[in-house]
Amino acid sequence: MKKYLSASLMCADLMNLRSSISELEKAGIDYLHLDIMDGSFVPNITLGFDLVNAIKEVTDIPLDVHMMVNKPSQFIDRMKLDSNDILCVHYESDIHIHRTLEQIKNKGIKAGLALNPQTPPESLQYLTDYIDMVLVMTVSPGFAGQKLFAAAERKTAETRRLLNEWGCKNVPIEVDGNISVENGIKLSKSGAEIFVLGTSSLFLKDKSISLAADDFRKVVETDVF
Ligand code: S6P
Ligand code: MG
Repeated sequence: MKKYLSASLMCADLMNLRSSISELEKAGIDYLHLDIMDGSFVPNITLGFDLVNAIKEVTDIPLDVHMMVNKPSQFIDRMKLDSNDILCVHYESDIHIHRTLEQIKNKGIKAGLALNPQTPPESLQYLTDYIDMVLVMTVSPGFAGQKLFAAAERKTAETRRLLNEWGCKNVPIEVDGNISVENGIKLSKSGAEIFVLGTSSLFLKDKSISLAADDFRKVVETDVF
């Protein structure tokens, strides 16, 4: 099964973002993952809407925007995204998250719904008509460099099982947080298809982006080990 790599730009060399994006293009990365935080939904602030729009102008790699903000509906129009891009919001971030998902889909953008470690996959059940991707957070959102939460593998498998049961075989699961090669293999076997790569596997001191991407792809696609 094809697996997709999404590069977490908050972990890239921010002083040389343009050249990092060129490297990611050469490495055949499938998505650019952009973490938007508001200091309220999560205790951190990272990338913003102007940067999302600026990046959209300079690359053909589809964007995978991960909004960790309260009431994301108020910000959706700030980004110039299209049907190749994914805009992902958190289940808890809006009381009427169904309306927010509809708002994203009405703009022709792919809608993702993110589940925090403690959010049960059953939360998705009545929303499947409005979801193009499920993001299973494998750490609590907010920071790079954290450790995979204990039930990540079990939860990914359970989410896959439920999605299949609900007739959503084609809705991919993305995993985000501490996606090392080892964790990638486990989560791939559990049914994840899109892998957010940050400090655990792509942006490394001793390896180029291309080499790191190849190494990850090789083992996760073929389930070696
Ligand atoms: C964190 C954010 C993530 C991180 C990514 C970092 O809340 O949503 O996308 O950027 O998890 O990867 P790593 O390998 O440092 O955990
Ligand atoms: Mg993220």
